[in-house]
Amino acid sequence: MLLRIDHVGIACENLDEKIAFYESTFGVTVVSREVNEEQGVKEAMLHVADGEGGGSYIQLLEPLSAGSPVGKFLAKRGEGIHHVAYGVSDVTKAMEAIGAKGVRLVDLHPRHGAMGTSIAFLHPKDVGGVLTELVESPPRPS
Ligand code: V0V
Ligand code: CO
Repeated sequence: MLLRIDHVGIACENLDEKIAFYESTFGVTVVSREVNEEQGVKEAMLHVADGEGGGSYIQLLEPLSAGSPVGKFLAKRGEGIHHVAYGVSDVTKAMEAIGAKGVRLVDLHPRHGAMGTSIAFLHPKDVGGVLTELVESPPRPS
C-alpha cells in the first residue's frame, strides 16, 4: 500500500532560518514554498530523492498561529519531528483500508497538500504516537 516515504514534517519556529540550515548543512534545495491556511502552516519542501510515484522530501513547517496543530505542537514539545508522510497511489482507498482497521482518520475527506497533493492524516494516538500522513501525488506531466 505504501510506495515510499514522501516526507518527514519538521516543526520549527522560523522557516527561513531552518531552510538556510538545511540547505547549508545537507546540500538540499527548496522546490516549493506555500502558505496552507487550512492546515495553519507556512511550509517548504526540500528535495531529497526520487522514488516510486513521486519524490521524497523534508517538509519544514512554521505555524501561522499558536492554536494551529503545529503551533500547539511547538508549545508542548518544541522543535522537532512533527509527522511522517507516506506516498500512496490512491489516498481515498488507503483511508478506507486503514480506517477499516480501526485507526482514526483525522480527516473524513482528503485535503489539499503541498505541490498539488491530496493528503489525509491518521490520529497519532492510534499509530503509536506518530502523526501519520498519507500523500497522493498528482499525475506527472508526460
Ligand atoms: C498532537 N499529538 C501528537 C502530535 N500532535 N502526537 C504526535 N505527533 C504530533 N504531531 C498528541 C498530543 O501530544 C496529545 O497527546 C494529543 O495528540 C492531542 O493533541 P492536542 O495538542 O490536544 O491537539 P488536538 O487534539 O487539537 O489535535 C491533534 C491532531 C491535530 C493530531 C488531531 O494536530 C491535527 O489535526 N493534525 C493534522 C493536521 C496537521 O498537523 N497539519 C499541519 C501539517 P497527549 O499530550 O494528550 O498525550 S500540514 C502538512 O503536512 C501539509 C500541508 C503537507 O504535507 O502538504
Ligand atoms: Co506534511
